[in-house]
Amino acid sequence: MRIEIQPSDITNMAGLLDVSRYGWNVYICRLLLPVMFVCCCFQQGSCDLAALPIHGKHTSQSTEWSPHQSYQAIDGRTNSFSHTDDNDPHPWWLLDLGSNHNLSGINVTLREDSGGYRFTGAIVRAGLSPNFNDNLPCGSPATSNQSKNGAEIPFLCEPPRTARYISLDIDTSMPGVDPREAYLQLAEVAVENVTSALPVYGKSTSQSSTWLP
Ligand SMILES: [Ca+2]
Repeated sequence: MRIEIQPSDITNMAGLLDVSRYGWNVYICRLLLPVMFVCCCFQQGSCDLAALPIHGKHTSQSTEWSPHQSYQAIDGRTNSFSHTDDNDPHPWWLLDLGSNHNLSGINVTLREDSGGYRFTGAIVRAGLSPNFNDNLPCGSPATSNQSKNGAEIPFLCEPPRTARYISLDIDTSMPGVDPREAYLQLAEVAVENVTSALPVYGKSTSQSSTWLP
């Protein structure tokens, strides 16, 4: 027997979060589903969340304040960091995992010595498109309260989703973002992977033949 899960399934679930189309009852239900999934799989002892090994994966960023290259956000050291350059109109950082994974969250650690406030408004995304604007956000944009030197900030991907590309970006046109102070200074980015218990109820199934009683 084979069970197929298509990337469009994730998009379809995200579409159900549109309150104007489906009403508040469906909206609330969809918000609770990821929580129910995590609770159930922990209760049954069949849910595995693990840090995905990403050291050595391909990274890039919109601009570079030398010598702080994009890979320094995944080198395993919190005293090294990536850094976008001055006057960057839309700072971004991108990680290519090289293959698809079922992700539940992204954890970001900021540069520890200065400039934490510059992270305000940063958006974390995960998805299948190398164009990060096409991918859904994980959690909400970083707030000024979260954006402190050395802060470790979790961004939950709800529901867990299939993704190959992880990105962070700051849209300098957003309210509350100062374009003169918008930089990405990432000490470490970590990716949380769901390794089992993917919800499959209602998915398409098939088998080679059927025994009829
Ligand atoms: Ca580092």
